[in-house]
Amino acid sequence: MKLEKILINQSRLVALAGAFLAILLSGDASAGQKIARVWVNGVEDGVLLPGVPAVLEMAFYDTDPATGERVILSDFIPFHMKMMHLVAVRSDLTTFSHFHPYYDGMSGEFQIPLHFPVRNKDNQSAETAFMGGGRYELFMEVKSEAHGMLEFRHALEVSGNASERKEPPLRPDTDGRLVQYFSGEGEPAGPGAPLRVQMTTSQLPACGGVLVKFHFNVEEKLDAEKPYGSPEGLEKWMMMGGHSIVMSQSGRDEDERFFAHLHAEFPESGGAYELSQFNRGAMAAGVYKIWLQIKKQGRVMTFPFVFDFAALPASDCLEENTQREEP
Ligand SMILES: [Cu+2]
Repeated sequence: MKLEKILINQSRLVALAGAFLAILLSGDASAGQKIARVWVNGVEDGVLLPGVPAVLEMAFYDTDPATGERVILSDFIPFHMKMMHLVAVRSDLTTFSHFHPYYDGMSGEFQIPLHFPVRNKDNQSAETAFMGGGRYELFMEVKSEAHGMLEFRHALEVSGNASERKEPPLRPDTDGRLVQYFSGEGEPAGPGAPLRVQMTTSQLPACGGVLVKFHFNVEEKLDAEKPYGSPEGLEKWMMMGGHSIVMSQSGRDEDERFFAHLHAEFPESGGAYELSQFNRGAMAAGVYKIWLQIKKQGRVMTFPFVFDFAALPASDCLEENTQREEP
């Protein structure tokens, strides 16, 4: 009995320490002596001009613990069909782009042309990634053979006046759903538009954290007379049914911001997507923005939602659960 109690306390301590670490690190791999360097037209941390064609280059470095020397990481392998997944937002979260820089395995460097027309639909958002002035945050996800998944964050300046505005959270309807409308091309639109997207969140408290789920339902109205129903022509995008990025509105810079890249299975029927995140404390109460990305009839569509998140506390750990590994 005594031993069990000690085990319980230990597991609580581990859970608490884990939550604390999660808050401190927010999953940021750059805290482990690994850094990102970013060049704009060959100039390190150069300033981009809004909408003007440019080349963005990136490389990632580890520090040799013995010599303190910087060593370029060049053992990257693909994940979700790409060598890098790059998400760029303006710091007020009013812009969003998700594209995939090309990897030169010989040098270990990544490169992507910006604001150039491209045929590759997976990089269509690089055409319009930085159209206005301001401070942008880059979230770069790569997979190293030696280090596993790595996430690097870096700021990028775009010249020009930035009129930053914080978008207010959407108001839920009487059933607690957030509802937004989009055109057939996936552009924001008003009620009655061809696409209706509903979102709800749910939370399941567990030992050591809370399982947060984001539920989306994409519906389509094929003509004005018809009611909303199953959407036509849904496709997988990069092996998954749906991709989504969640970020906190709070945070003074990219390092303080909550960031998560989640995936949904392809809907078995209709347009229902579910994404989940195990919240060990990193996702505190506050305002968040989520972008659901799906592919429909050959086009990648992005559905953004700003929402209020009331984080639930984790539940008490039951004795019989204490020796089980956390999910
Ligand atoms: Cu991606």
